[in-house]
Amino acid sequence: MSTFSLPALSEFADLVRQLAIYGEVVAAAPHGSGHINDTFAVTVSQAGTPVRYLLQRINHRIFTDVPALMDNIVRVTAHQQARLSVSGTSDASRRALSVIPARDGRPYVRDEQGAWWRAYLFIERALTYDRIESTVQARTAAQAFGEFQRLLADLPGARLHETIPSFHDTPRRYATFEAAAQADIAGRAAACADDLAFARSRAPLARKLTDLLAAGLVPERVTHNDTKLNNVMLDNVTGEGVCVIDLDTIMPGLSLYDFGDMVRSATNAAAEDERDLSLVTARPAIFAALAEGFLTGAGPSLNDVERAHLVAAGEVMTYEVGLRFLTDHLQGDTYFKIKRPNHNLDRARNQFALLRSLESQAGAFARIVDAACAALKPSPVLA
Ligand code: ADP
Ligand code: GN1
Ligand code: MG
Repeated sequence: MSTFSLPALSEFADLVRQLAIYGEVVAAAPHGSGHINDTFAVTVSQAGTPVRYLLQRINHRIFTDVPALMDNIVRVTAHQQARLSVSGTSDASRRALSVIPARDGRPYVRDEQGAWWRAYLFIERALTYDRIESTVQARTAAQAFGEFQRLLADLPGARLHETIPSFHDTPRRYATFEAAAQADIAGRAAACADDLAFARSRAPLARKLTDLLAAGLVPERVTHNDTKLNNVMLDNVTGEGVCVIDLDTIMPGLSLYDFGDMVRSATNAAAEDERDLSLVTARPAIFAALAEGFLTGAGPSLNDVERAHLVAAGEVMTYEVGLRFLTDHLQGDTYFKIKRPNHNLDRARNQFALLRSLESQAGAFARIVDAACAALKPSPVLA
């Protein structure tokens, strides 16, 4: 289980001294609800004005090559900034993450314990939501992720580093799950036999997207790969999708991974770890808003096979994350942060309940996608 320690203010001051940040650290507090990194809002007094920065202790157990990870992030954010500046955007530093370099020019610093840290400008007057509350939020967030993907289509330079190899290789995730169930190192398999049986019953689903890639039917693109809806910041006043964040997993991937994870994280009527499974259902209105938003943002670049698999993508990604939570439970909770016993098992059950709900509505969701695609076509009058 990952341990979390809140550094003393003096430790933040040591970090800030290594960064291109001026002023005195006056406050620091844990921030956000991500499952992977340790995130802090650090307030620095700059000639009397308090300014917040976002500091993150990068999870080095998961991201083993931090320089490669940060190289991806610097390239992607520089490309975003360049494109925003060409379009004359007046608030570019709110629309894309700005990495604050260390004084030695590197995009990260190390603390005395050897941990790796990075800093971003803090995006003010915007929030992330663990549970999407309205179709407006779903549409705007999905559009932001869609535009993000479209914008990265012409990222110059070499192929991005794979920060977590085989991240969305669902058949491989399934094999890891089976191995964990067989090894049963934490002695938990017997107590979740029904969950293992459900996971096994859906094994054919694992291949659905990777087979499309292998057959050359869908292209590899630069994708975000962690499009959980709390990885996009929404403006506090307008509700607009302001900035796509959490760029650790940007790497070559499928557009369907990104749409699928939005479906997984946003359609759920309940929180990702809700134990009352009667509350877990996939909301059709939110699904429709995601399809409209994503197609508007990324739309023209998606091919017909991608469009035809948007519903399947939601099922595969929900299954994949369910498998990952169950695997982590079986392995003794070594990957995702947990806050209570059986937290990962609760999350896995929740994802499997959501998968059932998605499956039972697949026909209706396919009609929603068809309608959203039709609405995208230029009207005959304008064509
Ligand atoms: P994790 O990988 O652990 O999910 P994230 O990068 O998503 O970490 O950050 C965790 C939370 O911190 C986000 O959900 C968001 O609320 C907040 N956050 C991240 N980056 C910024 C930023 N630049 N400005 C303001 N808040 C941010
Ligand atoms: C993690 O970092 P965060 O909390 O946005 C995970 C995603 C999972 C998600 C499930 C690098 O996302 O892949 O879908 O939890 N990120 C990584 O909530 O493994
Ligand atoms: Mg996150």
